Amino acid sequence: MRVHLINPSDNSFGTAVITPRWLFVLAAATPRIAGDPILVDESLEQVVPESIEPGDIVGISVHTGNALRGYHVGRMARARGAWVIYGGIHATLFPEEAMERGEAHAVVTGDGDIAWGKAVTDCMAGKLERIYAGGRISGNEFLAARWDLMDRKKYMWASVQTIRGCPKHCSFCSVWRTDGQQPRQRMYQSVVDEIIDLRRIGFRFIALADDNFYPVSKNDLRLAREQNNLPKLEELTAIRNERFQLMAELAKLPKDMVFFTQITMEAGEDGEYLDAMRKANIKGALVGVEAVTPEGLKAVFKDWNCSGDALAKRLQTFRKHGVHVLGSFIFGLPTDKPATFDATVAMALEAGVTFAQFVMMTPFPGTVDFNRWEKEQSANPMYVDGVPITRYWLIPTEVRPKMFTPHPSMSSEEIKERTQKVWDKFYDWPAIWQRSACTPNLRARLAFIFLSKLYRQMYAGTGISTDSARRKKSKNWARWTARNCKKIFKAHPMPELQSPRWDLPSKSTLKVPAFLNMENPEQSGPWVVLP
Ligand code: B12
Ligand code: SF4
Repeated sequence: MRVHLINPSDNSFGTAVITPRWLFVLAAATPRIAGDPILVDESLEQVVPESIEPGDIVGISVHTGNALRGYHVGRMARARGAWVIYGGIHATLFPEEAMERGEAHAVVTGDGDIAWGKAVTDCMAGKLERIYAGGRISGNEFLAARWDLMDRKKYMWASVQTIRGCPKHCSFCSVWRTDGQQPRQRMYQSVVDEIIDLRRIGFRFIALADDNFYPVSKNDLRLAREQNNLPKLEELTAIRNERFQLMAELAKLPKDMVFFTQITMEAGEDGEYLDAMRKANIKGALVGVEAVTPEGLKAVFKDWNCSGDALAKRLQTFRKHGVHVLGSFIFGLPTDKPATFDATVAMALEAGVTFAQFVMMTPFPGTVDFNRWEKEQSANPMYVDGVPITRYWLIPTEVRPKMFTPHPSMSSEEIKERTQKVWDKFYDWPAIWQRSACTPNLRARLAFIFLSKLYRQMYAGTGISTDSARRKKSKNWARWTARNCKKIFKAHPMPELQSPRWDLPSKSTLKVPAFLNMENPEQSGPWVVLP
């Protein structure tokens, strides 16, 4: 019996930009008694069906975008006699769908760090249950990933999570619903140890795979203080202090390290925080700008974001403090007009964001937008290829529409075309050349240009164009660029790098499920405490 963990993808590039963290965390969560799992990342290469044998256990992760492929892989594995278990955000939201479409024997909902081990041990004991509710575990229960099982040469960036959950409630985002609004912060010592492991094996570019790296804003602190809510103030201050502790430790790591994260725009008012980020080598962050007008921001429940001149200033503050911004904008909001596209690209250029992405409004399950749309559709449901449009991820990709929610004044084609033009304008040669002036030397400048083109090609080309010939060309181009970009991200391994000796207070000592260390999981309590 072997355990397989499969990250499904329709497109295999041979090279991937960022490691799919779940794969290596679930590898760490696999009970030792089951042996090392076989990891397959289909964004590198497709699973080989013959590698799966009767009695094997196959864990498959699905988010909405790869659910269809994931179900295909699951059916294949089940037909070969394996036990099929799904997890990930989409399976969490639609466990029954994974059973019906993906022929799951079981589904793990929520966090898999603990629940996966339980599912595997139960399966080995012949008593697999249908649903394992992983829930939301606390920060000091998050497992460090098994990077020793990764093919280091295949990835440009590694990913390490420092916090889960987000206190905001944007209408297009499911994070606050699935991961919760209470930030769950991982112990900074454990984060730093994992990063040191990665630097040892030659990774210096690391994506901090967090929902929101700035979980406590100055405004949150001010409100708690004004309300004289002392317990809240204490809690928020502790979270904030721990962020600073983490950044202080990151600052001590080798100077060639580069971190990238996701953060709310509010951090732009917190110079102290941005300075700590710069010192910690957090060189850039994805900032959800979403819309440039107050109406647009209101439509997505994000009216705490700035608009107009204040927006440009806020984003420029990041740059002034040495943190580059990847601005993320959404098109297709009901408030968008033809003029919004030009205004958005003008703003992105004026605000001096280093990179930008312009995504089409997509109703992801679990969001306020999705629920509203599903309700609207229930009266007169629309079908494509026999599938209700509100289950668009089940529509074969060749016939799947690119936009699902109708816009009050523009057609999907018009929105797509205008969005494409915005990408073209932001990433045209003169604009990239001008932005590349932020780099210290010619080599870095060329690397920047290369990366800008790669980014544009990988993220704008996929899905937006309907011309399959052009898509194919763009895929080949992206493959070529990705291969060459790998050289930029290469670093010398530093096997000699030592972890600091942590003085861990007993109440926050690292806990790991006992079955991970024990030959026989039944013989001990549920937890062991690591010294
Ligand atoms: C970091 C991140 C990114 C990064 C890096 C992605 C990467 N390659 O790692 C970047 C910025 C590139 C990114 C991009 C996008 N992302 Co993103 N991203 C995230 C984020 C914040 C963290 C993912 C992560 O690594 N978590 C750490 C791992 C350990 O956690 P996990 O994946 O949840 O896995 C745990 C459990 O789910 C479970 N589990 C997972 N798989 C399995 C499998 C089995 C068998 C079992 C038992 C358990 C299990 O156990 C794990 C450990 O507890 C998530 C939000 C979130 N909190 O998940 C969004 C999220 C995954 N992203 C999302 C989206 C929409 C996108 C974009 C499409 C956004 C956009 N419109 O451009 C793009 C996609 C780009 C692309 N072409 O693929 C959505 C997906 C929604 C959905 N329903 O599918 C999420 C959930 C955020 C959201 N709600 O909006 N993303
Ligand atoms: S979009 Fe960002 S700020 Fe809004 S709820 Fe999601 S993670 Fe939080």
